[in-house]
Amino acid sequence: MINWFGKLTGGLKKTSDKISGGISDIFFGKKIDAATIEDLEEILLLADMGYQATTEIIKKFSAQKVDKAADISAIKQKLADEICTILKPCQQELVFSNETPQIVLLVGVNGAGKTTTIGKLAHKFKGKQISFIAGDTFRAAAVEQLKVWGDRNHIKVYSGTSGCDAAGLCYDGLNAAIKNGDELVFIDTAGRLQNKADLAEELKKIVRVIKKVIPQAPHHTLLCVDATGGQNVLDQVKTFKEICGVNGVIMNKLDGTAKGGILVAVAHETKVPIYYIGVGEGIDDLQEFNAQSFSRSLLGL
Ligand SMILES: Nc1nc2c(ncn2[C@@H]2O[C@H](COP(=O)(O)OP(=O)(O)O)[C@@H](O)[C@H]2O)c(=O)[nH]1
Ligand SMILES: [Mg+2]
Repeated sequence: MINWFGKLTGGLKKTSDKISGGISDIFFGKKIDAATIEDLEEILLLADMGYQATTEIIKKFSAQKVDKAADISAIKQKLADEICTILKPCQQELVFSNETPQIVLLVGVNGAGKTTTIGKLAHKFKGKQISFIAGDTFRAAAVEQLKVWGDRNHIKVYSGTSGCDAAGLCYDGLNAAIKNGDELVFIDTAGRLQNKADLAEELKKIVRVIKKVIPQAPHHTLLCVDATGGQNVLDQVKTFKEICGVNGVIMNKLDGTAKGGILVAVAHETKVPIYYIGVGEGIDDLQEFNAQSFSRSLLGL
């Protein structure tokens, strides 16, 4: 537990240094007044919380009867509570039914961490009979990368030749997985094709083919996003939801940014479940998203 919390606070350090450190600077020896509130607003915006979430947090914070000369930790506590209220609806557990195989489709732009997340998730769910389908047939390196994660976890990887039809590979891979009695199948996909329309077409085709094999699948379509992408991340959530009915988000690379507030913006704007957060490149660097721990860590509490 200590290790888990340590990883979370470590992973969010860049963002929390900015937010928590900034708040300490603003309120040190000062009262809560219009000027300090304005500075506070700027800090939240700079952390990429977005205009709407920031406005809501500030409004609620200002409306509370906070002692004008409240100590800094009381201020941080109140802000953490407001942020937690926004995040809470997005805290959901990724669950699988007993019906097998359960199919998880990973989507997202290039570099968002899809392949890495598959490796990390397989580790989380070890004990189940898992397989991977290397659906990013666009880049040979992507198949190799998935195989490395597969080898590490002793997991079978269904792959085709480079440049082969991804939907066709999914069809064959799923049938092989069923035959093999696999319980959990993660499907990797390409994040970049010639253009957005091509990517949308390919993903739709993959989903259609998956449904041909298993009508209820994919049981989860998870969107990986890169937290360093700023407000772009919001667009990605909306776009991929439209294309392939994303039902959950995994926000990676929170360790690499001081703008981890983007998660708050995503929660506020889209209300999409956020199943996990990525706080590093290692196999253990994927954490279940917990609204309270996350908001407390942001505030350095
Ligand atoms: N620091 C950090 N790096 C990550 C995280 N998740 C993925 N990466 C790295 O980001 C790069 C792109 O990841 P990859 O899984 O290949 O992305 P994909 O193109 O969506 O499949 C790789 O170098 C990963 O090691 C994370 O949570 N933190
Ligand atoms: Mg990849």
